[in-house]
Amino acid sequence: MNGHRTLGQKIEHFTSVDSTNDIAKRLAREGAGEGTAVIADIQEKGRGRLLREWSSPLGGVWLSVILRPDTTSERISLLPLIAGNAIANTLNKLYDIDARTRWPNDVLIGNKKVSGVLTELDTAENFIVVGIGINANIDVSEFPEEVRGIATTLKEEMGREVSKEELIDCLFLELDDMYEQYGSGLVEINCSTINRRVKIITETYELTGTAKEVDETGALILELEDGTTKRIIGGDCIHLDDSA
Ligand code: BTX
Repeated sequence: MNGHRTLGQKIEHFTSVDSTNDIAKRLAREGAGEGTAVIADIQEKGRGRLLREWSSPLGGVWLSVILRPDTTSERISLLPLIAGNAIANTLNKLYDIDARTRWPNDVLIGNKKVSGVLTELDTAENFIVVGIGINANIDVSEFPEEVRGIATTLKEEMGREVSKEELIDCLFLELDDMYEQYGSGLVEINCSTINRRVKIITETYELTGTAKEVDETGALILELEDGTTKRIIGGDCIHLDDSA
């Protein structure tokens, strides 16, 4: 880390919003600069991918940051992975827990989701909004029933509440650092999906195989049972060896 910070230099804070991503997109269209961030205490309509719901009660970190990279680059799909890496680094540094990333956009503790990333791209206006949700000071019982079994929170893992200010500060530093690496073209992605047997579920197909690598565009290279490989650019991923 080099101390200077672009991302999160300007933060707009809200008590309650529908989705921080929507506000960040509006600000970006109105000309907000790279690094402008939106943080809310509660999201009424937090979103995951494919318009899934993201439960966002009081106590979590719900934030979005505007980036203005070259949005026509095929490397743009690395950004959710970069955000996931920054989140995992933050959690591991601050709390010494074994947080790890699952391709393409989750951060897990054990086999439960503590954080998710939703990136939304606008190529016409040349920006990308990176939305990050971290389940911080939340009791798992506050989640809807269908989420309780697959989610965890920092409060649950640590047995205490954490400082959201410290968490957000460290996260922006890590994001800044990773984004600088992205800009330089030399970014090292850590992804715990690699070398695991996985099931990939997309809207059109399901595949089982071994995850071999994440390529320079963020795609997952999957080795199928017959030894052939397939390049996968998006979807849900299940780690078969630990049922995560
Ligand atoms: P995803 O599509 O990978 O995951 C969504 C799924 O995760 C849901 O269908 C549900 O099963 C489960 N889920 C819902 N809420 C939670 C939760 N709090 N913790 C763990 N699992 C949950 C993941 O999409 C992307 C999430 C991004 C959230 C941020 S918050 C700030 C920004 N604003 C916004 O509306 N979304 C992003």
